[in-house]
Amino acid sequence: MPVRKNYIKVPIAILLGMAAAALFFSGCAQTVVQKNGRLQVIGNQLCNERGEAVQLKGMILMDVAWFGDYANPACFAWLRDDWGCTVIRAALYTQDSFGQPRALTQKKDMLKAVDAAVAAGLYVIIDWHNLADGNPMKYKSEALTFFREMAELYKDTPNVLYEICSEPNGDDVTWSGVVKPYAQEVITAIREIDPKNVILVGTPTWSQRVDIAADDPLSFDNIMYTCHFYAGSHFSALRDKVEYALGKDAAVFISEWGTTDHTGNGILYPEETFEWIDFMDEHKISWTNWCITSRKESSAVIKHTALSEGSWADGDLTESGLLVRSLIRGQDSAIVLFADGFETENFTSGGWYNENTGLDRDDAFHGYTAALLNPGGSLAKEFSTAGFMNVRVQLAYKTQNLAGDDTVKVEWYDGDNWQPVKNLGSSQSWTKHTIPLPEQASDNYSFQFRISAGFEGGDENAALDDIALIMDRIE
Ligand code: DCB
Repeated sequence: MPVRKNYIKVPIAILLGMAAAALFFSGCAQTVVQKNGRLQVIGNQLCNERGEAVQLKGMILMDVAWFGDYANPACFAWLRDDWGCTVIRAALYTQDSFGQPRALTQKKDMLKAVDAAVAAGLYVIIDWHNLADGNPMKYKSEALTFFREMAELYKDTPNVLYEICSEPNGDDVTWSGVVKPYAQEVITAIREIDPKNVILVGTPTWSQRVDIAADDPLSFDNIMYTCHFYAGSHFSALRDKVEYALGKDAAVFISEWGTTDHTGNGILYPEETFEWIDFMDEHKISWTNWCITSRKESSAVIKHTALSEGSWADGDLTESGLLVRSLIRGQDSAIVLFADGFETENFTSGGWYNENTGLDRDDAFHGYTAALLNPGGSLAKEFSTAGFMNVRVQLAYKTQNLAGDDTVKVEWYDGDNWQPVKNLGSSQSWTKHTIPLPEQASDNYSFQFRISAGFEGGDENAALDDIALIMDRIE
């Protein structure tokens, strides 16, 4: 029956071929740059090569010299795949703490960052990060040298955007008198070499005056003005300035924003952050968040335990890091907003209130370290759930020598009282629990949770690891 045999064989061959093709294409999925090509500005909108609107979202590397270890293709690929980043902004501080120029001596660190982003298939912003040197004219000749060289190197690389001054500031640093003339010179120098790649231009008052720039715009193509905001410092008045600029057909890139106030430190402002995120989505404004650093400040997205090659555990991310990752991902459910695997070997980096606790470096669920509850011990954590629902606490857990009715209590605080949720009994081996909390734990500014020892014996303890808070956005 040869006919019948072929009849069966052909579809199988086709199916196998299709499967092979699917594997092949998923193995080399197109990068954001391959999909969109060279960017351009049309009206007030950043667009791809075909003229379709694009909205880039990503992270800022705090300082290419100081945190240059993170500027490698594996780390950027992690930010691309796990976080969903499409752009990296690489900051090169123009002045050192002694008031001396440093950008040119640290240029090699910028090249490393740009090349790593290109290898990961991401867009990358070369950020001339002036700050303490409020007046960009101070290092204009260095900027001309630097950007001419960048333009020579990257004129044929569609990944690259140039940002010629991050945050002009100072009473005498006006748009028409200082920033615009500076921009005119630097942009002219870049355009003589690279006629096309997008150029971002800072605006006065730490890049908060896109309105003034829009009233007196630069006359080059593919230019965007930058607005920077910190959710705890800048509110609707600054959004109004952005809308004003867009209304005048000026394109705006929010090349720096933070979940904190403008110091980069202190508490987070998630609700004010969401207002900005909705605003940026509505106007398809591209953005990069401050910042990838392991410095101990609240706008930092990683802890010092985060490996320079990426592959970060949730516990390697700070609260700002977890929040921003969820925003880049566009995630609205099962969001991890707090995580601690105790790899930092302390309780302060997780912001815990702890009593009678210790660290177990011999037997962890993940990594090297777990937390220990000693008799009478407790671990408590404050975390506003405002804007979130379906709150659950996740933890890995193991006990030693717990007697009959000894227990480990999981409780939550409703603003007035501690409420019991679950008692965990003895467990000789590591077990992982996801503990859903009652509805009243949702959308609650006063929310806390606590894990405490319900045992008193001297040789009893409970090890805890990979503690996390998981919730869903309230729509
Ligand atoms: C910007 C800067 C950025 C700065 C962050 C947070 O400055 F572009 O470089 O980052 O916002 O303040 C901080 C780091 C610190 C570091 C410090 C100095 O997080 O670790 O010590 O830079 O290098 C802004 C932004 C807005 C305003 C003021 C500043 N504002 N500022 O609206 O007043 O003065 O730094």
